[in-house]
Amino acid sequence: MGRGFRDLGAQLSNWGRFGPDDERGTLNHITAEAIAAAAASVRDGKVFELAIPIDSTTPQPGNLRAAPVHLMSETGEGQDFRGGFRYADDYVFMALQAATQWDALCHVWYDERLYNGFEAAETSVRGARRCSIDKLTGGVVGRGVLLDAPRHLGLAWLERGQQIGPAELDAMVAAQDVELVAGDVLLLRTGWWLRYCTEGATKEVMSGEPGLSLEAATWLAEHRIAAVAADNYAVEAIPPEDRSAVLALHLVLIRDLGMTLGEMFDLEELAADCAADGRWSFLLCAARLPFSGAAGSPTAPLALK
Ligand code: UVW
Repeated sequence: MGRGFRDLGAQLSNWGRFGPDDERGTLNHITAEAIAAAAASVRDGKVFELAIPIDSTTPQPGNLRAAPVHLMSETGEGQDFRGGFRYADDYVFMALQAATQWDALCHVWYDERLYNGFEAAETSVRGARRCSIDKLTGGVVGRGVLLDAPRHLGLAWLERGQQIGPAELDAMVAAQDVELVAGDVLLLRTGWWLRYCTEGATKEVMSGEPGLSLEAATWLAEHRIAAVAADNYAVEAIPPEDRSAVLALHLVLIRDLGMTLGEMFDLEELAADCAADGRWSFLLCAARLPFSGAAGSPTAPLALK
């Protein structure tokens, strides 16, 4: 096992790098030029939706959160409007982390400090004053690069707890013939969403997942990756190698690097298309909903090729 998460976090820290008041973290790696260049990768007019369905069956790992509740408040029944006009309206009650989502930079922390040294005590039941999801202005828009771990290994999916570290990431980059540039958004396919869709909410699927290792943080920092999203619940491998903290990679990426994490992305169709045409990069538009003071937001990401 490598270094502890505190040492790694201190070594990779981006605190102060983008200014003392910065609350966007590594999204600052995405320049206007990078977005314009990413737009040039849209050649075929293909659009891939990367959000999973939001309903009462949306899986919640470890029963941390309730599944979304959707209620129709108006169904046309009992309405009496001029000209026969009818309408339907509805409400959703859901954890902002309960489906395809971005984590705000106030989502996790340790030692009472958030990203860039802001005090965790500034978060209250009224919301987070610092590093909330509305502070990720511009959302996540840039060049997306998909790395497909199970396809690379000739598997349907990786195993629960299987770690993807720098060596595995480098091997996929080489095999897929991808050239990474600063500001890229990494989409990592582990096959876990496919496994959930294939086998359902078994104990095996719901209690762990394959994903990034703690040491992958170094690789993400070195490549100046702007954000990372995966087709699992937490981006990182569970159970992890380093058991000294819960979700140690979350702590280093979100709190020390200032990197938002995207979770529960459906990468199946996009991955199949990338494998077919050999083009693993695309324009990614994955806005967050600007909930004031929130610790995360659902997103309906689009990949355009
Ligand atoms: C937690 O479970 C705390 O985080 P996430 O939803 O980002 O995996």
